[in-house]
Amino acid sequence: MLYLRRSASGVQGLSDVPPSHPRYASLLTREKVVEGVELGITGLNGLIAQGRGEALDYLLGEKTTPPAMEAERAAAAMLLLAERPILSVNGNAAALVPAEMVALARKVGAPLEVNIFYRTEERVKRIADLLRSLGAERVYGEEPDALIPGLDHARAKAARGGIFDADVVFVPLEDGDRCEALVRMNKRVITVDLNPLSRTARTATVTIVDNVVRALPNLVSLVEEMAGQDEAELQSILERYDNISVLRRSVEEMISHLSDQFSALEG
Ligand code: PTJ
Repeated sequence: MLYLRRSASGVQGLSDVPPSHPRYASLLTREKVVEGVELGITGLNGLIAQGRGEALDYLLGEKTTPPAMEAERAAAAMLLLAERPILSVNGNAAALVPAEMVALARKVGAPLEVNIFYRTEERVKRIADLLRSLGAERVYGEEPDALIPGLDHARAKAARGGIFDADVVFVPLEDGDRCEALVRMNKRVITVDLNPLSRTARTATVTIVDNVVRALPNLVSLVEEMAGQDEAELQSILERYDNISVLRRSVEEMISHLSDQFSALEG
């Protein structure tokens, strides 16, 4: 109870947790999502998604694993090679990594598009305003003028010049239906999803099984580091990349982390 505070809306959060607290990073992440809800950026369902993510991250050992790093490297190569890349931002990404999304967009020359599952125009505008306040130059999503085929009307909304026309879509924490629909449009889809068995994870071209709060800073560093590599080198990273193997090894990472924890208990 030592660190609990009550925010303006009455939601309890943790504001003064010392960095030495063993669950500091996880608690801070949770608080950012709660703040996102309070600010009208994140939907209430975002809290449930975050809880699911926390549980899976716990199984993973709350670290970027070697298969996640391999996927991050492939994602960086794919973004650098893309002709019309786009970064899709939902309510959870906006709460957790808004500045990193803007930085990544700038480094790969991509616009951002606010594309949310539980769509309200007010939340779209709040997210777009947040991204612009952090320096985003091109933000789509407030005036969608196209529909992604195969989805119901609200979820299908997209922008020409943005997601609708992109060749590579970076879409963290995506819903399985939309991921499938984007792949059906022959787009290459990069996702970040802590569930290696979700439909999104299995459908995307590159699935990063990592927490978005670790994946985004990693991606920003990787695109910086790899921007000087020639096209052939970047292509060869993509040719060697095998998403199913990455998913399998991510599951194995979870199993071996749990087994190590148990061995430590048994002494
Ligand atoms: O802002 P909106 O309306 O677009 O809604 C966003 C959410 C995330 C609520 C919506 O897309 C949704 O309901 O997503 P799902 O179907 O719950 O899927 C979210 C996936 O992301 C799940 O597999 C979670 O395990 C995973 N996830 C949750 N938090 C994180 C995460 N993956 C990476 N990093 C996280 N912090």
